[in-house]
Amino acid sequence: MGLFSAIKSGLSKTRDAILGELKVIAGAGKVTDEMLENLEEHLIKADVGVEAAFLLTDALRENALGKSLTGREVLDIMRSEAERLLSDPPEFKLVAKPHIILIIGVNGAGKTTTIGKLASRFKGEGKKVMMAACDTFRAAAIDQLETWAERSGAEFVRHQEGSDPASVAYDACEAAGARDCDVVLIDTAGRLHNKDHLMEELRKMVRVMKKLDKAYPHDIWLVIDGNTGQNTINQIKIFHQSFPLTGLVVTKLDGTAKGGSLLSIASALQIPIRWVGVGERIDQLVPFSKQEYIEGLFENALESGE
Ligand SMILES: Nc1nc2c(ncn2[C@@H]2O[C@H](COP(=O)(O)OP(=O)(O)OP(=O)(O)O)[C@@H](O)[C@H]2O)c(=O)[nH]1
Ligand SMILES: [Mg+2]
Repeated sequence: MGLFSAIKSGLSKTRDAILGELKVIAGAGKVTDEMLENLEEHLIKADVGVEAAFLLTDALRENALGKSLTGREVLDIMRSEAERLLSDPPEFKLVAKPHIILIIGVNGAGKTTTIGKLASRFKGEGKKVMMAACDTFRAAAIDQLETWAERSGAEFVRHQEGSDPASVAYDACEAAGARDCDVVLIDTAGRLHNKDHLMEELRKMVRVMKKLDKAYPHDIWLVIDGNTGQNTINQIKIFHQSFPLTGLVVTKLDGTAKGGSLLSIASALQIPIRWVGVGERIDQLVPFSKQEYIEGLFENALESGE
């Protein structure tokens, strides 16, 4: 299942907002300021986000205002603006052996599940994977990750509940070298970006890993819940101030009406959206594709908006 089909329903609210206004615009003699303001309002309500909604309608203000255009022409202007806002992530490559990926995010965002899915993908590419159970707050969290390790055939390093996550990370990175692993996926406890001591705990993990190799971790990916919509931007910014994020994973796009928020995330931040979670199953993580996303956003509108 591709990104397009999986998030089609998630984008329906956004698509409907576009479609409704498009019909008005196409049926009228020419595009007026009032129409564009209505469209803007609908886009914001559909959680495209204020910023992206402004950019989309600004493009229309520049290129469509006062003109008599078909729905398709109006849509094409929006579509090319959306294409300008989004970009495909740079190709992901393992740059070292082992390549260390630290997975962080707020509680319940989908970190542990994403690690299971990633492990399965890497395994499918013939890579040997190690998982590090650095969410040591709860024994259940360690067990949950271990289940994913078994399912995906990954190596696994755990300490006792309550132990120092930094030392688990250190041990896992060291063991990965000894066991000839290609990639290490480090699970962490969920934390709010405004909890200083929890952010400090993450900083300590990074510091300790760097004692093994200054390049560790090679990647820090922030997992965000697609249901959070545009409110997530502030969260991402604060995490990014503390850690140089190299990628975003947006989960739960299968069940949200807020899929349009990816436009705002992409336009507000320079961090690539790498992966998208589209279900709970191990195979339901897909690489983010700008083209498929745009299809999901505009396809039906194109068909009926002419
Ligand atoms: N529908 C759907 N559910 C998901 C997706 N990713 C994760 N989930 C579900 O979200 C819930 C939380 O996932 P976890 O992976 O435990 O989240 P976490 O970030 O590790 O949570 P904490 O460790 O408690 O902070 C679980 O019920 C997952 O099955 C997704 O892409 N789609
Ligand atoms: Mg977890």
